[in-house]
Order: sequence, then C-alpha cells, then structure tokens
Amino acid sequence: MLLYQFRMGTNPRRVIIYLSEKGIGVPRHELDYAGREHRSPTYLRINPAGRAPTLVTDDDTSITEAAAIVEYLEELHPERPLIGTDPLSRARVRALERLGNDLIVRCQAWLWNLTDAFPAKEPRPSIDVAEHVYRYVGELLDILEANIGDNAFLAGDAPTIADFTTFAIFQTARERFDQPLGSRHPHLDAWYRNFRARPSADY
Ligand SMILES: N[C@@H](CCC(=O)N[C@@H](CS)C(=O)NCC(=O)O)C(=O)O
Repeated sequence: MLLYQFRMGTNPRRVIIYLSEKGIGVPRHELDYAGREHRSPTYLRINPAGRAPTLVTDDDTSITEAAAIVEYLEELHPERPLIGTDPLSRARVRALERLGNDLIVRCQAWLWNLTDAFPAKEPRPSIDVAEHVYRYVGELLDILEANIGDNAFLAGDAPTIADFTTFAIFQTARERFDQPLGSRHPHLDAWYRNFRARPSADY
C-alpha cells in the first residue's frame, strides 16, 4: 500500500490524522506540490484528477477521495471503530463528516480568493468574492456549532472521522492562513483547541 499525500494539504490530512488516531502505519509518498508532481503524467495515471490523497493498494488499485480512503481502511481495520459503532451512530458520524467535507469545499473557494497562495486555482483572487463566499462558510459553521453542543467531539464523547475532516480545514485556515475560522462559535472554538492538543494534529 502507498499513500500519495501533500503533508500540509487539507484533504490528505484527513487521512493522515485518521492513520495516527487509528494507529495504522502506511508507507507514504510526499508529492512535490511546487514542482507540480501531482500533474505529472506518472501521477495522472494513478489519479486522473491530479489531486491528493490517493491510496494505491497492494494489487495496484487506486482509491481516490479522502472519505473513500478512510472508509476503506476502516473496513480493513474494524477494531476500535472511528466511524460509529452501530447503524445509527454511523449515520450520525457520516452526516457530520459530510458537513465537514462541504465546509472544506466552501472554505477552499474562500481561501483561493482571500490569498494569493493558489495561483493555479485562482489566478485573480478577489477579496469581494472571498467575502461573498464566506457567507456560505458561516452557514455551515452555524450548523456544526448547533450539532456539537457541549460534546467534546463532533459526534459525541469520542473522536470520529467527522472530527478529522472538519479539523483539517480549521487547521489549514488557522495555521497556514492565519484566519480564525470558527472563533466566533464558542463550542467549535473549544473543540478545535482540544483537538489541536492531540498528537495526531501535529504536522
Ligand atoms: N474531493 C477530494 C479533494 C482532493 C483535493 O482537492 N486535494 C487537494 C489538496 S487538499 C489537491 O490535490 N490540490 C491540488 C490540485 O487540485 O491541483 C478529496 O476529498 O480527496
């Protein structure tokens, strides 16, 4: 098995944090983002989308999309589940994980316009567009805030894949781009600070 990743990338980090929380070791290949290795013919044969993460299995099959990779690994390692323990809890975790995924997608459009760090994605960043898109980001933060309530983790009292997905974009916004994402949402802010202290959250 081989995981293709960008160590700092939001979506690869969903898998990296999962592996750490699960206690699984998988060999990794760090893609050279600046050198655009992810758009090289060799990598495009592995993942035609030219994005990361990709997990290549021992029989040379590519699994793309962070959520699919995590759920695949979770099926291979059902012990100490991080996706819920019964149909209802799994449904709740998946619902929250998908909200986290939506948050990533909206935040990407926001950050691409807020900064000039993604010229290949947004050659003409616009603060006006960033401010407009942020309304859609805020809508999801409100929903997540209402869901977490006083829980320590998004889906209750134990960490799940919903936390890993949502944490990854908070961390990108806060640590890479100095944007206090979620700081006006007291429950999410406390959740972020607590999760940041976990060893899995270290780069
Ligand atoms: N929906 C995909 C998104 C993957 C994605 O956008 N990855 C980013 C890194 S966070 C990437 O590869 N960006 C490079 C590019 O799009 O050129 C997933 O969940 O894995």
